[in-house]
Amino acid sequence: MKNKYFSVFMVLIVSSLFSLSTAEAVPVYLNNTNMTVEVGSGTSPGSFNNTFSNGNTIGKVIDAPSATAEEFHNQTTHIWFTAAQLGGGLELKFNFNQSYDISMLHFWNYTSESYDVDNIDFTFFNNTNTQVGSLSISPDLGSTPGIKAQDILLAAPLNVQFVTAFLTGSNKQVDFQNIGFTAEVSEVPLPATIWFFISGVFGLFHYRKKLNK
Ligand SMILES: [Ca+2]
Ligand SMILES: [Ca+2]
Repeated sequence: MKNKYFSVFMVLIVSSLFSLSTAEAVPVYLNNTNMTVEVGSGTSPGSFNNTFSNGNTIGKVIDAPSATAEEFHNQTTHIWFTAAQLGGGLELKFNFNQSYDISMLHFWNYTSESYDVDNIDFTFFNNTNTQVGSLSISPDLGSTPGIKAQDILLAAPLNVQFVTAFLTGSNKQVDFQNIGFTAEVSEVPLPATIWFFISGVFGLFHYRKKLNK
């Protein structure tokens, strides 16, 4: 009887450890609740126009509550940067606070060609700030009158914690509402100590079985 309980106990421990290592990752929307953003030092000379009027901060670029949220264009919701020179743009730096596998970009662009964002260069970094990839996308015009996100498949590398985005307009104008990402928490390999413990538990289990023969 005692041995029966011991076996059940061991099976429970091993299966819970195993489920730790194989937990199904769930896609999450990354916004101001689970990532941070700042204006990067790579931002070109230019003007932020009315972007920071009335105490507004760059936080309004990641404040969409969901990937399907609708936003209306006004000074409390949009970001508007004008580069001094052609090719100049706005650099944003995102920190996810842990490693994610990004699958989708959500981008709320301005609604007319005269101000919208025409190109975004992304650079991806892992948790040690080592560059692991880069790619460029050309977003569509935003929807009107309510601006909804364009969902863009992002073939980003796995295990990304930091992202740099460089946004430009073909006419120096960079106006948009939000950036967000859909991503899954990267799978963390089990530390060697846990594998050592698992194999120890198996060893003990077999040893008990042998004794009981
Ligand atoms: Ca916004
Ligand atoms: Ca444009």
